[in-house]
Amino acid sequence: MDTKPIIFSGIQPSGDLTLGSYIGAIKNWVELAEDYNCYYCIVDMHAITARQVPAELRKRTVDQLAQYIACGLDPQKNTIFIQSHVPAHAELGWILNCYTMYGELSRMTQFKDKSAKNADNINAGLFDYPVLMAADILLYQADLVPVGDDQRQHVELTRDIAQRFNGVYGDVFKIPQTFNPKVGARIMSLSTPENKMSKSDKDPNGCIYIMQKPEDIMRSFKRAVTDSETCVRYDTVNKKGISNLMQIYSVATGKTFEQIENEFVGKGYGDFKTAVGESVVEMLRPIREEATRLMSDKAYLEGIYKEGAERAAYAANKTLRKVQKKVGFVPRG
Ligand code: AQP
Repeated sequence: MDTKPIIFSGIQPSGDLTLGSYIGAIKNWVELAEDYNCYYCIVDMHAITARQVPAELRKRTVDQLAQYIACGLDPQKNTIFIQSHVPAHAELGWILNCYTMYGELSRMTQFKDKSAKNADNINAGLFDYPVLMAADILLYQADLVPVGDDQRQHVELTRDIAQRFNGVYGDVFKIPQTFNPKVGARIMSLSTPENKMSKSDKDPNGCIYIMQKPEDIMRSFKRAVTDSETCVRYDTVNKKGISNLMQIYSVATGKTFEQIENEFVGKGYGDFKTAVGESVVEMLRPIREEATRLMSDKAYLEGIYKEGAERAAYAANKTLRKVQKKVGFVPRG
């Protein structure tokens, strides 16, 4: 029996994977993978809370699987699967709806942000998103949820829902912890460093995608917004753009902020932005090359997501059956 603690995390295939989701989530998944029993999901059911083009969603979902593997997630050691292939997510999601308060969901900042961005499609799924996310996590009895800063509030709500349910029925769910990286928990847009880097960003220079060509990455970094000083110094209040670039450079090179400040004493922002761009190009190059190779091997990817769904469903159904029994549903026999 595998006695390692459990990780669950996922990313929506709502756009191409960004440098933000790589640094805030996937890179940490890879670093934690050895010490945990990991479930890494492609959350397509979450993605449809915003309108998607069906053929593009299908393609991005499978491409994202290739990209997870190319980032270093070994599909033999980790359970990698597509959310909609495991019906227990929707089933537990419904039950947990009945243990989640309207007021709690109304306070979620992501709901407020996303409904402001999509005023013509504020659907019930967008409102209910955190409950489905709670089901994702609790089904696997996860100990740890490695996510970026923006998802911290949703994991807190997951803990509240689990504690409420356990308070009524006994110890059904493990109470999960959030894992946020020390550097890079919130990578900001290169063009508007007040905003988070997001896949749905409309500005092509604000966001770096992990599959982007080196020349496009370099162009975006060279245009990155900085400030009117000429000093590379970490100050997230007055120097948001430079501090964001320092975080990215620190993750890509392993250098501390102090080492970075010393490296660029007396040099201009142009040199700094070029160095950051080049470090990101080199960090992403092997990922892009391996993902491109894997994306053309549809049969291999199909094998991985089918096996992943079987393994995930086995674990998820154990929790779901227990929950159904607790709330009073008649067993199927
Ligand atoms: N800019 C970021 N900095 C650090 N971490 C980030 N993450 C996303 N953007 C950043 C983390 O990566 C995972 C992605 O999760 P998701 O795609 O399911 O959700 P999201 O946070 O809504 O991502 P986006 O890019 O902002 O998508 P859209 O534009 O579709 O809404 C999560 O762990 C997240 O914290």
